[in-house]
Amino acid sequence: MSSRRSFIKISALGIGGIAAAGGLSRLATGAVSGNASTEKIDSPEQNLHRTPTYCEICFWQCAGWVYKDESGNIKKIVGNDDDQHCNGRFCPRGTGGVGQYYDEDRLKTPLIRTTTDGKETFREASWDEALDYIAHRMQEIAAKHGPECIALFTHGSGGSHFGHMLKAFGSASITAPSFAQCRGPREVGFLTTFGDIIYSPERIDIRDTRCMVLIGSHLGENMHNGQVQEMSDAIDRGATIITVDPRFSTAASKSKYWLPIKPATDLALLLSWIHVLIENEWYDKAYVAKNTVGFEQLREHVRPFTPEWAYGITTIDPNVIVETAREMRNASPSVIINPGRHVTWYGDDTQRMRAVAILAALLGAWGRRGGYYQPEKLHLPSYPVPPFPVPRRQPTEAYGGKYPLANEVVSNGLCDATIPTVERSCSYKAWIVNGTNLLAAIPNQANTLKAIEALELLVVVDTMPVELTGYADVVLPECTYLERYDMLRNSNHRLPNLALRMPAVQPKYDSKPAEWIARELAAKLGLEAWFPWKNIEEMLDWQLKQMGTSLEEMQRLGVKNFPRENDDLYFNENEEAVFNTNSGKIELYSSDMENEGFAPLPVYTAHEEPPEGYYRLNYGRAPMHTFSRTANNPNLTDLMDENVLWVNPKVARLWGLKTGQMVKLKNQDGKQSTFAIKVRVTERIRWDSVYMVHGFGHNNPKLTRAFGRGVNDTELITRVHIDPVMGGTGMRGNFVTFITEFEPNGKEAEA
Ligand SMILES: Nc1nc2c(c(=O)[nH]1)N[C@H]1C(S)=C(S)[C@@H](COP(=O)(O)OP(=O)(O)OC[C@H]3O[C@@H](n4cnc5c(=O)[nH]c(N)nc54)[C@H](O)[C@@H]3O)O[C@H]1N2
Ligand SMILES: Nc1nc2c(c(=O)[nH]1)N[C@H]1C(S)=C(S)[C@@H](COP(=O)(O)OP(=O)(O)OC[C@H]3O[C@@H](n4cnc5c(=O)[nH]c(N)nc54)[C@H](O)[C@@H]3O)O[C@H]1N2
Ligand code: SF4
Ligand SMILES: [Mo]
Repeated sequence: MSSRRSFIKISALGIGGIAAAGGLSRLATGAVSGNASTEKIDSPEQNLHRTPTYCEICFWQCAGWVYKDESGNIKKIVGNDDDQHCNGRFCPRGTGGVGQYYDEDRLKTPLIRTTTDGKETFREASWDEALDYIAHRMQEIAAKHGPECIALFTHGSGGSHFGHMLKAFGSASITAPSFAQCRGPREVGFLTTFGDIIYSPERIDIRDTRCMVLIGSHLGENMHNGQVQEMSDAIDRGATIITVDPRFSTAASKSKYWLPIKPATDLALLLSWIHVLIENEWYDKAYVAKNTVGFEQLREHVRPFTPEWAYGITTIDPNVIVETAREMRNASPSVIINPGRHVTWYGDDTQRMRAVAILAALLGAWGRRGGYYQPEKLHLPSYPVPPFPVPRRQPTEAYGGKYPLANEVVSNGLCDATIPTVERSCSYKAWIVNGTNLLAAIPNQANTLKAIEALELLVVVDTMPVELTGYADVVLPECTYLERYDMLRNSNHRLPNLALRMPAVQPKYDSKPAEWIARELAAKLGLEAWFPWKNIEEMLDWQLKQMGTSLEEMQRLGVKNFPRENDDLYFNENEEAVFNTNSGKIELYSSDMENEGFAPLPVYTAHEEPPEGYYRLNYGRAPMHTFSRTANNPNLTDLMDENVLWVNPKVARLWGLKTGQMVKLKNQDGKQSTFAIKVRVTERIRWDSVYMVHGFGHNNPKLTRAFGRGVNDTELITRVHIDPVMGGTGMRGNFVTFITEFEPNGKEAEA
């Protein structure tokens, strides 16, 4: 990009070096104040000490123990036996998490964008200088446009610290890609039906289920740790797994039924299942009569959606549709229609998730053992601070009138509202981005770059030099989760629980914990009143004492489970259940949807098909990587160091493609992949699609292991189908074709 904010490779450091004062002395007195409570463990191998943490390699946040030897080298990380998220076992990524700490490509010091000899570059700066610079720019922007013109994009633990700082500054514009690029449609689909969301970890009772339906939810590759364990036990106990996936996923290989559905047609299958349950009177009549509204309208609505109708759309045999519906009914109410997690697919995703919720309701599974349990979490008081100033503008005003049922802030909505238009009086002027590589997370990169181009200030807090850091005005190196405290993990689960993360080791280089960064920046902004604690230990200890425990106890235990306040893991059959919907009942017919002008009962709409010679771009997870964040991790690149392109043999024959051959890809809008990808010819993908794991194809050369390895799916997702209900970015309506002849950095010849 040739613009003011051109991409800077972090290797290209200018002169300048570390400005002496402040930074280094602060390092010595930073937030990490010793490991006094480190426990010494008798170990057959050597004298190891352990400290508690919860994992940051993915949002599942498993609690575990970090073991170090006497010289302070981290030897291993293992799960905490008392933790409900992991039951004492980490997944391969969590085990390899220590690679993030040892990665020599890490960001090492704050960086400030500067121009030297007419060229943009970064110069190293002290923390004091970098935070002064940010505070000064924030104050300038606030004076000119108001503090609400500053937004925070965040994913992961640091969000609460920076969010706290930004709220104190006067902005409520805080957003994460885990809503509008991920689970948003599911939360809204369930909220409008049951009056409650699914939460994370998901409230699904796999432990006791008799039947689980996975709709494009590839557990096993998608490593929802505790769930993968429960699913494996459920299979051993004879539970039926039904997997609906155009790809023969790992979960499909463990399933009694694999339904290789034509992509983008799931809503037709769901409506047909609903039809079969109702027409055959296979639904839970007592439960439906007692708990739901809108059954008669639903019955009328689904009458035409026969299995034969669905067959024509989905390619799934009508007998299989009936048979799988019977399996669900036989298991009812101990049946789970897995709501999935990354569900922003085709733009009608809330409608699809409503159909999932309706199916669960008809089977009487909500609030029942083996279905969906009622999670509980602690009411953990926050350390007392003054009330936050009331922002003059709410983030929802940024996308005024759009996405009325979004129950969280829509990241792409804030991104769009950063691009100036004549209608909007004030666009966002500054972004603080923490722990999210927006150029990999939000589709339509050109749009994101346009927004970035319009910013007066972009601050990026990360551990690694990624795509986004290259566009920053200031880069702040956070230390890894192994080197810091964070807020307590307080999760919704079968038992309320708390988990502690504390530093196992001192931060490497000149990196700092998010809490320290946010507090120091707040001090420079005159917001000390909102950070009254001496250090984070004091704040955590105060919170823990309110719960009858203490920092000292949690340093020994790592995790503490508490008794439930209410004995209501499942519904009490003798009591009336009250739902937090407009009617107080489960709304098969949704009044919220109707009130906002959306179809109150899910409607199937056909989606665009790939043009001739193009294939639908499908993507997903690999068990040993998380998004783009682990692609350079030395332990995990040992296991998998690039993504490959799954191609059906029929397509391979047509194009003369062989396993191992390198191809580049071009999408329907002419967007070409930066790098090439290795073909893998396999029957496990349908002929109308190709598949790759998300998170590869990094273009920042500073990532020495990840640079140029594989293809970045995000750069090929230029067409986005926005869900009008909640703003989710449907990403699976993109089509690619192969470029078989190309020069590594030259002009391509098309096949
Ligand atoms: N094309 C495509 N887009 C997707 C998806 C997809 O499958 N395909 N998946 C979507 C989904 S489900 C989600 S949830 C989002 C995920 O979106 P993100 O969470 O943004 O995913 P990552 O690409 O891993 O970016 C994480 C960034 O955080 C940094 N990081 C890691 N640990 C730390 C830390 O401790 N502190 C700080 N400050 N930074 C850290 C990493 O270096 C990396 O730059 O992406 C969504 N976007
Ligand atoms: N190892 C690992 N685990 C992770 C993550 C990670 O990065 N790595 N990320 C975590 C996060 S934040 C999330 S949101 C989850 C995401 O995990 P999931 O919720 O499971 O979501 P996806 O990644 O979208 O699932 C991809 C699957 O959907 C299938 N699919 C594609 N199109 C269709 C379709 O039209 N219909 C149907 N029925 N199926 C389709 C694909 O073939 C593939 O098997 O994973 C979580 N777990
Ligand atoms: S599932 Fe794996 S990567 Fe995610 S938090 Fe747990 S151990 Fe870490
Ligand atoms: Mo996600």
